[in-house]
Amino acid sequence: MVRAATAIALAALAAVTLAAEGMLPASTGTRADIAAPAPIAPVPSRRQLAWHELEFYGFLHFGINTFTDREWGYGDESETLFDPTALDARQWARAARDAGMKGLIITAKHHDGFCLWPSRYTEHSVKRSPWRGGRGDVLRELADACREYGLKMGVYLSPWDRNRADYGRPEYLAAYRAQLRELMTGYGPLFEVWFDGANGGDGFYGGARETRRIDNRTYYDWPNTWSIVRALQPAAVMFSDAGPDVRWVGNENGVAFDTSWYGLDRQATYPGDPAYARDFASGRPDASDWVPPEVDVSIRPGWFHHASEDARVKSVRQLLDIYERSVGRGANLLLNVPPDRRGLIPEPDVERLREFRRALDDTYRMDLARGAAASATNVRGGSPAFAASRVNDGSTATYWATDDGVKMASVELAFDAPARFDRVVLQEFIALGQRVEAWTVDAEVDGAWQPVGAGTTIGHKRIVVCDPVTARRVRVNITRARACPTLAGVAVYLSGRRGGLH
Ligand code: FUL
Repeated sequence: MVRAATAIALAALAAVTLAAEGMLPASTGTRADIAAPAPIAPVPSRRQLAWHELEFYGFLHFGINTFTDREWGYGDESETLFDPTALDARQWARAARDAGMKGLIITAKHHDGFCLWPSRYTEHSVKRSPWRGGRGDVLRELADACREYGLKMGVYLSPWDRNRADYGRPEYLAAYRAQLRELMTGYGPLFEVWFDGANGGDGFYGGARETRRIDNRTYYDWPNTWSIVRALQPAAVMFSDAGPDVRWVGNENGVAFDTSWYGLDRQATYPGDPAYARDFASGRPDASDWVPPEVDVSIRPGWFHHASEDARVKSVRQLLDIYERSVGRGANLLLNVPPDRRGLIPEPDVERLREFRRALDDTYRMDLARGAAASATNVRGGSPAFAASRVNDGSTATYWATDDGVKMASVELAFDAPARFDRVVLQEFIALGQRVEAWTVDAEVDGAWQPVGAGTTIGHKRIVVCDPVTARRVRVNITRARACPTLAGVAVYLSGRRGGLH
């Protein structure tokens, strides 16, 4: 029964995705009699839906800066400086997998222009370094390690290149695109391509040692640069501070906006737009494009490894806060863990990642709402396909939905025995668009309902952190929505079940 319903819901998911892509009429439903809610624009693409599911993955800042103790290399560094003594991409992948990360994104080239793979389009790369006798390829080793450990791989390719003499001229763009093609074709499937917005300024530039300004709006001819990725890696999302698929959250502190809409008017902004963080980063409900936020933050103060920061690895408490303010606000979390001069992620960072995973599992492994008796003030067409029980059936491919026009509704879960919890996790069925504008959560304690949380957007995931309560029932009230709401998940948890947090 559940399996059949899941199959129906998956068919509906495929249908709305196709509808979103303009391939089917938008009203295609789960059953002949009761149609699924019509999607409300903007809606995610298939690749974006897959990306939302990843939630948490890692960033590897590694390169010349690792050996010069800097954050931004000038571009004049000798290739011979790059000489990791014990580089082991499998160690990176193991640490990432053990932390629960779903993938790793590496700085294939940072602003200094040094390439971690033997690009045919520059001499400023690993091929001139002593590492592996000049025959090494960090990207190749990472791709192999990711495959072995079941991780996805992504690449960061800095548009700004402080090494090249032709930076700022059209010739550089051709070389940049050629490098992009090498990365898109050389290392198997990629899940994300990261385009940095930090651009132009002073640099080596082949010995000119000057300041070069470019026009962010026109120089990279982004539509045609992005089309290379689309053609060669159609499943990959592209990140920049203004999309096209994933946007920057507007800060590097590990925190998403409390009200976080996935909508962005892509035409109104551009990568490197100085107004972006202020005017666009929080998103808008009715904007033209689905461009969800990604939270990039480092486990240390810097992006690259500095021995002086070895004692400044973020605490488990800090990492949990970051998780709950990023993933818990509907964004994805990109956590940077920089390898050191050995080419290894330092032990304190690996250990911290392990503790972080343990703490996450202590809280989020056991959903106390699974199987609780569910009811709702309204069920779409009275249909079992959209019943209240879809919120706690263990599948986010099924969802509770209300009738068209019913924008305020509650869903309630009654536990067999009173449950103690301090986290409530809500999830919308985002394939149909981001619909909920406001919600409250109540718990029934000793026969009386009391509020435990209230907020605005939900999206892929909202983690409600509350004081611990012991309740017989929990109720989620949708108090405002752009269209009849959907909820794919309502779960409750008690943090630190093994005694870690309280
Ligand atoms: C920024 C860069 O300038 C930093 O060095 C770092 O790579 C960060 C993730 O993005 O824009």
